[in-house]
Amino acid sequence: MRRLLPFAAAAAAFAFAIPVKADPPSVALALQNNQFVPSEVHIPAGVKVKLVVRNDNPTASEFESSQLHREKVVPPGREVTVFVGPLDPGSYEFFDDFHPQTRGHLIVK
Ligand SMILES: [Cu+2]
Repeated sequence: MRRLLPFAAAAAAFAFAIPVKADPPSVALALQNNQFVPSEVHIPAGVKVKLVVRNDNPTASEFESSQLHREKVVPPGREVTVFVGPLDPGSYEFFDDFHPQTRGHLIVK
C-alpha cells in the first residue's frame, strides 16, 4: 500500500497540471439551395476550429475537402461537426461531394 503512494501523488499532481483548454472557436455554415452560406469562411491561422455544417436542403449532402482531408455526410435537416486546423494561412476549398458544383472556401489568415 505504502509503495503505491508516490504514484498516487504523482497522478494527482499530473491531474492538476493539465491546463483547462478553451473550446475551439466555432463557425456555422449552412447548405441552402445547394449553396454554401456563407461560401467564404474566414478563420485565424494556427488554431483548431469547429465547423458546424447544417444541411437545409431536402436531400443529403457531403461536406468534403481534399485539401483539408475531411469528408462527412450531412443528412437533410441535420448538422455535423467538422474540426479543422491548426492551419497555415491560405485558401482551402471545400465542396458538397453529392452536388460537386456546390463549392466554398476556407480563408485562413
Ligand atoms: Cu466524398
